[in-house]
Amino acid sequence: MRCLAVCQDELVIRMLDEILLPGFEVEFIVEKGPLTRRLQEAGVTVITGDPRRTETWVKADLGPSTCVIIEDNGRRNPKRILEAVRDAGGTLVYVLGIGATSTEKRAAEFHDEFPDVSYLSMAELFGGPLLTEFSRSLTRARVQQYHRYFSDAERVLIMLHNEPDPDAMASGLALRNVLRRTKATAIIGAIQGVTRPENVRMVNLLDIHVEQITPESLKEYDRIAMVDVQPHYFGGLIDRVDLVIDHHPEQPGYAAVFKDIRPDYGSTSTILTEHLRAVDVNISERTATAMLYAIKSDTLFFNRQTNRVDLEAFSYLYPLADAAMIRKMEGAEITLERLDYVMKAYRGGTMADQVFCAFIGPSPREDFITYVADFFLQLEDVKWTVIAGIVNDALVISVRNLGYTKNAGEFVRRFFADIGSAGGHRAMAKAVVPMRAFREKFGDLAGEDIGVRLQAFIHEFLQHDQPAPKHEAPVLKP
Ligand SMILES: [Mn+2]
Repeated sequence: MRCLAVCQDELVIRMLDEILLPGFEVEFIVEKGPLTRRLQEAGVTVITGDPRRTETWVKADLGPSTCVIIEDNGRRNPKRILEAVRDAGGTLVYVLGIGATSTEKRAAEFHDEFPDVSYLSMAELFGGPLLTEFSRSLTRARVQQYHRYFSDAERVLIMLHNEPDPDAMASGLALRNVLRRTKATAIIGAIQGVTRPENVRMVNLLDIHVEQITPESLKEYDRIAMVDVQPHYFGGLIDRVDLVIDHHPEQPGYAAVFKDIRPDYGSTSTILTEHLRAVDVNISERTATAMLYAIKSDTLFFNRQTNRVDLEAFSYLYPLADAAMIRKMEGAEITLERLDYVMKAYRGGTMADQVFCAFIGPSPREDFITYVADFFLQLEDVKWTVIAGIVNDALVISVRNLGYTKNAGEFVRRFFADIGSAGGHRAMAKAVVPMRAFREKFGDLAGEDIGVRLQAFIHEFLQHDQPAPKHEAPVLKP
């Protein structure tokens, strides 16, 4: 493709020449002068002439498929050049904004007068890669620091939360990789191991060993790291921790030598992908498969809280992973047992204003409740799900939404933090309330009434303190 460019700055000319040359035939229209000679000596193809005159463009053989680039540095108005290009029949025209003037305003100005012209800002074009590169060096420095701190330890424990999920296990494998350790020198452990079907299948297919940890066995390790969880989770059991890497909101009240907590990330594996890339460690197919599966499952395949970085990590890991293996692991999510609870919720649940609520009764494991909450979120027209069930005499309430509405974590905290534990993200949250405390606060409700009550709570929450309509004065709520 042929490209004609008009620039005033030598630096911009040389840069464009370097960027475009392999794929494009680039020529610069320059007025006669010392710059012409310098560029010619440097091997840049130059056409001399006044770019504000139509005949210059005609002589340069401008056609409808020639790409035209015009620099706008705010000093010289390029409008006359644009008119000349238009008169000569140019249609593929780009204005390249360089300089501190507001590019958005400038782009709008050009668009009004020359609707076919695309305005590109130099800062936007180069900003992305530059920022990525700089934040990578920040991450690199951080990783090198903790790596050094861990280097003289004989045995490292990488601690996961109870019932480790794909993100926890994948992050464990990834951190072991970052630390350049083996399964003998970096042990992945949890106090309560894996029982849910999809997690068991992952453990078997990827041959992951999660060591059973007891309060006594903690002493056997020289360093302790935590991934996908923070020390407060263990209720005072682990007070000394060397490294925390997590994407859950940061919790107060613990000390860690190093931490990397990014609550806006969709998974801990996304953070660890960045750590691995920053220090340029080889990622094995097994680890890449685990991490890719983790990102998919923690973001519900990008259906909830997802960030540009999650997509980036996903596309980086994709070619390194075994896609067939991931399909096998995903198949394990649907079991007859779980469908049983989906049916219970279907029969007993209520749907109102795009919110699905249900009480599914006693449940042998917590994951039946979260599975049902995730399942109904896939339904057309459902934006929120609130599912409750009883596990070991506690009411477990699982809340999901599509991520762009009000905060699910705030909902559970507002209604249940005073009588149990409650917390979570914008898009997913959980509350665990002892049945006795629930009855004391809300009365002795029959099963179906619990679902109805939850539906009322969530409506109160969603209706309440909505931003006031613009044309009315804000109403103060008691
Ligand atoms: Mn996670």
